[in-house]
Formats: sequence, structure tokens, C-alpha cells
Amino acid sequence: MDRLITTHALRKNCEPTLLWKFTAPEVLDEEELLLPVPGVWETHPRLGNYRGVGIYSKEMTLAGNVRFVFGGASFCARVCLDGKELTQHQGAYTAFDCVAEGLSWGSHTLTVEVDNRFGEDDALHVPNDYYIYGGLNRPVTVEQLGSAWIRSMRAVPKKQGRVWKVALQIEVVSLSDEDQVIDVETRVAGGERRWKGKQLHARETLVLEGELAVGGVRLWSPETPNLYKIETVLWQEGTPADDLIDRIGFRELTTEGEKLLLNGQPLHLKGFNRHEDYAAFGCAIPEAAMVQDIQMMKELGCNCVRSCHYPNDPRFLDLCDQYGLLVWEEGHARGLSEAQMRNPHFLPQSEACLREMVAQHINHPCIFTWGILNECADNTPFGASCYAALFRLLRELDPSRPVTTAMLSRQESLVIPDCDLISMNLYPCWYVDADCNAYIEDMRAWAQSKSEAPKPYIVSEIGAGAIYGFHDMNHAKWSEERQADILREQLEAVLGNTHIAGVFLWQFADCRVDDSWFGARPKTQNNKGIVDAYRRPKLAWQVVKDIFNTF
Ligand code: ADA
Repeated sequence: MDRLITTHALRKNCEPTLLWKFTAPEVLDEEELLLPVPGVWETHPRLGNYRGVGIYSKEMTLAGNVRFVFGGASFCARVCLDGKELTQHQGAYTAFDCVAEGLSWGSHTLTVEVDNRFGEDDALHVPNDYYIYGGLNRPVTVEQLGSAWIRSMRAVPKKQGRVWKVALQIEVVSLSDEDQVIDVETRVAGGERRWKGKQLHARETLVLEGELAVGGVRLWSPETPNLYKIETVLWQEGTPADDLIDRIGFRELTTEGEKLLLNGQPLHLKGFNRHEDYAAFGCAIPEAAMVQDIQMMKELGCNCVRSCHYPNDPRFLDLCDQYGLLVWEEGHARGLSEAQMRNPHFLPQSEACLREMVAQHINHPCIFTWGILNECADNTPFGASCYAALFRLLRELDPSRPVTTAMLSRQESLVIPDCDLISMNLYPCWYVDADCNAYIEDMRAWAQSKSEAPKPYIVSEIGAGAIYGFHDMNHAKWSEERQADILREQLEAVLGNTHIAGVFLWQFADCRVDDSWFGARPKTQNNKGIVDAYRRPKLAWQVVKDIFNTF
């Protein structure tokens, strides 16, 4: 299922069985394979480097109004039921859905044409320092709907004085040609909000807004990840007809000059950048492996993780909520030049990605900041205007969280005044030959000097490469010894600097990169993980663990 919590007690829903029929006429001729969903086609021995169109199909017995939810399709999808198009979607890392109405009981065939070819009509999926896989990379869910259903439930806790309130926004959709009168009720942590006798017009969406007060809640933090079930029920003619369940946490995130505060206490961020990539599974990481990643990060003393460079699987976010890992979640984009940002699709596609990300993930208490545009052209007036537009959109979509961007380590960015948190990617002793302490302090001081008032400053990336298993007495570049030395120096410099709010190491695990990056990336992997792609620890593991548990 697309979540690791029960999202419906009333609405019937299921996940189709694991194996889907798969064809890719360009490379398989007439042949039909069976591939797992969720999964990526690169896991099949004959499709390891395939970039093209793949067609998944599944026969299922359906009736009435049926909703299909696709957790992710990498990265263009066209969905048909019995040959008739239901929807299209672009973007590998956000969910989308479609509804087929009035189906007669019997066998129906769902087909999803997935395309992972790069091209000018896609501004965000480009050959990059991570691999953009192909396939239905996140779960597919099938839901049975009646004549009205709850499309979304947005629940944002906020503290007013000493009282906690939850701001609610609920969307109810009519699938009926008749007007209806409905009741809606939301409950969380002993609080309740009811909307009685609401008119739901034929074929329209009703947006309900309100607030409820709760009493005596236990706060959420990485040390005490207390979560509360929130449940909305839709009543038709006195009968509960549909529901939507989620989890929220009560925590207050504020800034005070250079300090980032969680529940009034200064937060010292210690964590990793983590790509959704696992040796044998690509970006379709099995749930047990997601749990292992989190347990490994907690064992190292982490309290945060960055979802570089795209929105993450909501199942991973569910785990971060539950295990207590703060998340920097960011929209999709890495290293785009001004020319790439001038692609006419860039802004609309970036906006769509941010809208979907925020709508789908806003309730997760683990998310403490929204990020955009990792290392893009923030140093030109045109580039900066794109940053400004996307920050504006993010603030409109969710005024409750600070926004940030991971800047390149050049002293040229024009967007610092637009950020709530200043974040920089720094690689002293790896790409830059410099004294760690001096370099880190110089970058920090420069960034703060561009801001009217001091803001929390985060080192959003720092790291060095090592090829797993390569040892060298002289600590040569790419040896595990050299990586361990550099990470020690970098981390001591960052964590010892009291003006820095925290660090995200680059990166947790080695990941596959696009073939075009072969020159700078041995094994076509970004080898800066402190574990390899199979999660086998390198020497740096112990160094990071010691330092994270000391500072
Ligand atoms: C960057 C970038 C990462 C990765 C890293 C590296 O700063 O944000 O995606 O490419 O450098 O390994 O060089």
C-alpha cells in the first residue's frame, strides 16, 4: 500500500498482486515479461540500461466507481482502462490518481504506459548525478468509491498561547448527478469538528475549512516521536459513507537569529542526504530496507535526513514520523543551469511538483523545512527570479514551515534574502583544497553578510568519496581511509562551529549515476556514501558515529 498506516476503515481499498504484465516493444519485440510493482524495470537482467517506453498491464475484477492511486511512475505515465485514457502524469516522485465511474462488474484491464526518455519537453528529469529509473516505482492502490468521497484532509497543528489547535481543510468530491446534503466530522486527540447539513452540489468539490482545539497533547520530537491518529468521516443520510485517516504530530518550529528551535529548544541538526536508491532495487526500495536505513541512521546518532533531490516515498516519511527523524523535503531539481531553467517547461513543472509534494505530505510532522532547486542558477537575475517565484508558491501552499535551498559553494548567490534557512553545500578537502575550519567559517560569514538579519545556517552537504573495499596505506584518494580522514576533519569543523545550526553529510549510501557521469564517478556510482549501495559500512561509519554522538 502507498502508506504504512491504515488510511481507511470504511473505504474499501487494496493493492493489486505483485506481478504485472510488461512489454517494451522497442527491445523485447512481442515478448511479455512479468515485473513487480512497485519496482523499476532496470532490475530485470535484460532491461538494466533501458531508456524508453514500457507498458504495464493488470487485469482486475472491478465494479462501480473505482479510484486508482499511483504512488509514482518514473517518469511520464499514461493510464488507460480497457483501452480508454483516464489520465496522464509527468514526474517520477509524486503521486497521482484517476477515477473510473460506473464500471460494470467484471474483468477490466488497467494499462500504464511509462516513459523514461529524456527530452526537451521535460525540464527536471535530465541525465544527472543520480539515476532516473523507469517503471511504476511506488505502490498502486485501488479504491472503491460511492457517490461522494473525501479527496484530501490537510491538518496543520499550531500553538496559540498555551493551546494547541489544528487548522483543517477537507475536500469532498461528488460523483453524483444529484445534489446531496452531507455531514462531515473530524476527530483528533480528543478534539472534534463537525460540519452539519452541508450542500454538496452535483459533480462539484466542496472545500471545508475549520479549526479544532485539542487538550493535553504530548509533543513530537526526534527523541519523543508522539503521533496522533486523525480521522475524517463523511456521512450521507445518517450513515458513515467514506473516511480518510492520517497521523499528525504536535511540534513547534521557530527561528531566533541564528538558532533553529524545536519546541523552544535549540536544534542541532545531524544527519545525511539520502537518495532513494538501493543496489538491487533502484529507487523502488522495499519497506524493510527503508526501515534498515532509518535504523542505521539512528544508530549513527542522526536526528535528520534530507530527501535530495526530489519528494520522497510517503512510506519513508511515515517511518521518519514514527522513528523520529526530521526531514528536509525538497522539490525535484539538481544542478540546472540558467539555460536549463529557461526551458519553457521548467517553471510549470517545478510548480506542479511543489504543489503535489506539499498537498501529499503536509501532514507529516517529521518535515521541518521545504527545499527547492539544489545548486541551480541562483547567481543570475533570471535564475533568482525563478527561485523567488517558487519560494512564493511554497509559502502560499504552507506558511507553517520555513523554506530553504542548498546553494553551491560560490559566493555569488542572489537568493539568500528569500530563504528562511540559509544552506550551503561545501566540499573542503575534497573538491576544494582548503583549511576546513577557515573555509567553512568564511562561507558561513559571507552568507550571513548577504542577509539583513542573522538566520539559521545549515551545511546542507559535505563529504568525500571512497570506493567500498579499497584500502590504502598512504590514504590515497578514493580509499576508505582517506574518506574517513576527511569526514573527521569536516565534521569536527562544522559541528564545532557554534554559529552553524547543523549538517547533512553527503551522503548516506552510494548511488547509481547516469552513464554520462562516468568520468568523475568510478563504477558509475556517486561513491560518497558512508555505506555502499548494499549498506555495507565503510571505515567512515565509525568516525561519523563517534562524532555525531560526541557533539
Ligand atoms: C553536489 C550535489 C549532489 C552531488 C554532490 C557530489 O553538491 O548537490 O547531488 O552531486 O555535489 O557528489 O559532488
